[in-house]
Amino acid sequence: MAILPILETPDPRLRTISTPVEAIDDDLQRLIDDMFETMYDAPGIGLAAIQVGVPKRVLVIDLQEPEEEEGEPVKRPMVFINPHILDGSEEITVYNEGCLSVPEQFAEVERPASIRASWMDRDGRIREERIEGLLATCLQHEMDHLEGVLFIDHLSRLKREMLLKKLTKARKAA
Ligand code: GNR
Ligand code: NI
Repeated sequence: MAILPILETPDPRLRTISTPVEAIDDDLQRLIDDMFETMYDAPGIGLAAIQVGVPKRVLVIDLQEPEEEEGEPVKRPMVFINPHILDGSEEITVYNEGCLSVPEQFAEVERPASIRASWMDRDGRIREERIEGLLATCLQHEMDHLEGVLFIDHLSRLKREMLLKKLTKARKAA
């Protein structure tokens, strides 16, 4: 297992359109393990392979929502291979999104509140489910990465430029 470096904007590799996974082999299982380790270390709730420089259509999510009022958050690792969005609700939700590739910057993004999605899990089983809540937001954010899209692309030009200016400033201060 390894913690991999996370690409940050404006790295042009983040603009790659990732290609479908052809085989769930040992190399892919190792990549998935490394992606989880990298995501938990960051920490983040999702990670797409392109964020660690691998242009494959695979992403991992763990919302790490506490099951109870107290105690450790329970790990709920989810793997999505070659995911598709079958349809999205008309109802829209707004979430204050962040991205490990746009560090420490946040902005409200509108997306369908629920989606029907299909994907392959890490055992190669095909899954199809309606997904809502934070998982729907996060899955759409991660699937954008597979198309080379970042959450800042959903903002107005003015908001995007303000956010990127803040990012440049924060980097200079660090
Ligand atoms: O850790 C993350 N948090 C987050 C918050 C709101 C919406 C999406 C996300 S995903 C992000 C990790 C990341 O950059 N995944 O690509
Ligand atoms: Ni992201």
